[in-house]
Amino acid sequence: MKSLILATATVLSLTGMAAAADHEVKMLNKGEAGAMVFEPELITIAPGDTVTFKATDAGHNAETIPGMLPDGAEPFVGKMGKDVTVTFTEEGVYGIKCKPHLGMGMVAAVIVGAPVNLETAKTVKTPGKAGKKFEALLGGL
Ligand SMILES: [Cu+2]
Repeated sequence: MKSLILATATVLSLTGMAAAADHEVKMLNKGEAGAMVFEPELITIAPGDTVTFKATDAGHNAETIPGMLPDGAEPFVGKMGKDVTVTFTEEGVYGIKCKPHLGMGMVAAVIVGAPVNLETAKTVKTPGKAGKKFEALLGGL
């Protein structure tokens, strides 16, 4: 019996090493960074991890920004006012926006592993406060 428990524990710890983590990003009317924000706005995860964009407040969504994701990555569009869980498999920088509040700077950056497409992502133009926010978020990488 003891050897079975040990064997099971070994298998669990081996699979545990590869287990993907789940992360949460809230969509808020008011957060620490101001009005209409993702929180956190910058998140670094490992390939294969998931992020749930939580519809903590109504009237927001989360979707990828064209050109601001690595080659081969699947774009996604979350429904308005609904949680959306995304598995990020391709390494790189992903720019995320809330469609109605893009101009108000409601954007986030998800960094999966190494930011391999950082320079390309920085060239993508976004309107209003979003551009300034991405400069701040991506400038420090
Ligand atoms: Cu929003």
